[in-house]
Amino acid sequence: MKEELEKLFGEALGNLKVAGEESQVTQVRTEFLGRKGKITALLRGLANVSPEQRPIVGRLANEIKLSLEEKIRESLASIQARKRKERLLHEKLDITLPGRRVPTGRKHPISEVCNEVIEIFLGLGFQISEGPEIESDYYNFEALNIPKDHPARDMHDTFYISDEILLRTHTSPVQIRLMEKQEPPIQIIAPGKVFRCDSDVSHTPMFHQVEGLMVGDNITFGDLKGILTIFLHEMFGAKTKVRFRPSFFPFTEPSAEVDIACVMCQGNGCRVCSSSGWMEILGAGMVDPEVFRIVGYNPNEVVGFAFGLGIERIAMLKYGISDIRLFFENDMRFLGQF
Ligand code: 2U9
Repeated sequence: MKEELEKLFGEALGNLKVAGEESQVTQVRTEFLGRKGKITALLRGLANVSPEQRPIVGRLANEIKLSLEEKIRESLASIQARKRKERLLHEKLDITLPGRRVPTGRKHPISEVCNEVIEIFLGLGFQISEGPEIESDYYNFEALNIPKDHPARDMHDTFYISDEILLRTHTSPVQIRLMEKQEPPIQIIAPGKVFRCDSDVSHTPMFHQVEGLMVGDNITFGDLKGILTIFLHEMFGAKTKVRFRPSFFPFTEPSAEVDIACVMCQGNGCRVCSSSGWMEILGAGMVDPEVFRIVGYNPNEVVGFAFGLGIERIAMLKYGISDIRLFFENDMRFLGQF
């Protein structure tokens, strides 16, 4: 049996020597040391060896098994080392290649401009107030002194959900709701989405507004002019010319429209400002006493101003964009420019 063991050991070492692949090495392990392996099978006959010889043969068998196992491990390690060396020789890394650009997200230009407007008013002491985008006819129109026959109330201008429920056409209901539950002084802005049944190069069915409201006991049109002039100077530059024109809104009296000198031609007249040299940028006025009466304030004791601006319009003027719909087509070639 001793000779047979040594013969098998020699045979296994011979096989290992010619094994060039890991699979061939593990094949040697299975063939000689596995459950059905040649050495394992031979050792099953150990019971038939004479009692004197049995410990000697047993020790030899153990030494052979351990030694073969060791040789197998060495063989596997040397094959793996050789393969790694070969791979590294072929695997050339060109460190001069430019890196691959990882596309990163960024804020939508409308969000950027909206945040810019909000930051300026926060700096002037205004707080942010919000409200629902689905409103009642009462908060959107009635409480704002907008009469029943006003064109804004028509189905062609407003999205109705039912006779009484609609998508807000301005953020003014936010101010009505606030005044109903809070006494003056009030100094807030109401940013958010608004909806109008309209679509062309300068109108989309959804757009963003920031409205402002300041109510107290001695607030004047002069305060309104001061606040809006500071805002426009911060937004478009300190040298920007600002003018106030008389206008009309059902919820303010007196009312004004505010223009800035055209940012494209600096007031000389061009296509963007229709040769006028001015661009209309926002609307404003002193809150109509009727609105104060409706929310339960005493119109003889309380005064205040309000203003409203469209974020898309400001963004279009700021960046010289002529079609508002570009903001909502989500074309990365357009959005990536801001
Ligand atoms: C209350 C009272 C008065 C908000 C105002 C305007 C003038 C205005 C337009 C700007 C461009 C709407 O987005 S736009 O089309 N807004 O001209 N908004 S005064 O007046 C209010 C608001 C709330 C309680």
